[in-house]
Amino acid sequence: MMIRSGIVFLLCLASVLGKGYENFKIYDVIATNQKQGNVLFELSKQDDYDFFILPRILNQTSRVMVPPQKQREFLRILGKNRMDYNLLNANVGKTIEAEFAANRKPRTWNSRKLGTERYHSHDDINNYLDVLAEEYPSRVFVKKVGKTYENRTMKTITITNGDGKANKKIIFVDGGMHAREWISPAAVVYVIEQLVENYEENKELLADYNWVIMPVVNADGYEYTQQSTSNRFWRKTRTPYKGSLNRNCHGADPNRNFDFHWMEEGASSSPCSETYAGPSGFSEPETRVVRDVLTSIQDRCKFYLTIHSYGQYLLYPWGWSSDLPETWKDLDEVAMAGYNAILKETGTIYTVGSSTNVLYVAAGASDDYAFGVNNIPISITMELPGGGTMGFDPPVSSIDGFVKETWVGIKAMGLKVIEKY
Ligand code: 0X9
Ligand code: ZN
Repeated sequence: MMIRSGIVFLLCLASVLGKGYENFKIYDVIATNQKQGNVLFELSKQDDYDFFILPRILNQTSRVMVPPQKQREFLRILGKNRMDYNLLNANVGKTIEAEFAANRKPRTWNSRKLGTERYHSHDDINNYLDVLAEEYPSRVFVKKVGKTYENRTMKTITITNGDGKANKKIIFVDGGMHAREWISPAAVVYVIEQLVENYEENKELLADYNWVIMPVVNADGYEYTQQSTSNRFWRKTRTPYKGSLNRNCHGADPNRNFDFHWMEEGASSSPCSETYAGPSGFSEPETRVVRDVLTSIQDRCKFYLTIHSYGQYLLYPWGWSSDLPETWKDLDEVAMAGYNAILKETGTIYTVGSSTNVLYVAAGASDDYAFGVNNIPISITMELPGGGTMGFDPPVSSIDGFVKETWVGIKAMGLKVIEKY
């Protein structure tokens, strides 16, 4: 009996470990003509191929993670279509192990600051908001705004200059919508720190505006990616859904779940897909919470900024259509302010444009919703730089540089919005 349960335990363990990324590989591939572009697009529809980035413009790098059982097929398809590739990572499992080891460093507990020497848990980030509210009671206000599917508390922090004036204009920033994009909550936490703890240097950003910030929208997904190396590339929420053949799958892509042109383009109706739009618009509690916050501030909010990774893009509407909104020049002006500030600071080059035109078409995203439904005049998705040999893994040693560079861009965009509205 003992031996049998031992074997069962080992089998279970093996199946859990087997879910990891041992011998998964990551390739960079460039489509130089439309036929090659179509080949990549067709591959992206298969669950086995995880495209981290698939721009619709030719001659730009796409990045795809391929499981061991698909290597031969993948290389055969590339060969047949005369496509060059660069093997970026020969064993993703190994890289993730190393990343987790580096991130195990304990937080500097003697400091109330979170710091940039590691990626932080959702709990630590939530607690940090409360620490700030306690320490700066006249300037900082924390609000519980809802619960995730797994019952985690979602909070916003409102940062003011403490003058008590009601009805100020608002800039709303969120992060952590996609679980695996760890650098996003890190950057948003740095924004909070700058506005609160470095107030003197940044007070022009708070004279006529309050900032409302939600650092981790998809807290369930974010925690899931941190629990086990096998879950590192989780993107979606964690709501259970039944896929085809009664397969148990989880989650909807929150950035396909906003109810504006929902499911029209660039989203999947298959529950096991990475871009599953959900059974209906706003099926996910997390997107409903963002919707409700947006609705509650829409009359005063002039700038919605959502932080993702990766690819170094400053994207504005529309993402559901290749048409440009009438006011695209205003959107472009603000995005360009961020572009120029970052270029001047570090030399990093961002691509600026409408989502559909410079990246790909994808309906149901938060940026289009904020712009099209809440009528927030400036709505931007900022895709931070990638890093490491995967893309979603800027090494812990580069968090500091990335978040500081990002802040320079966000500050410049904030100032431009303040000047314009
Ligand atoms: O696909 C997305 O949701 C975003 N890119 S990511 O790699 N972080 O997943 C881009 C969204 C751009 N906005 C719209 N398509 N509306
Ligand atoms: Zn994202």
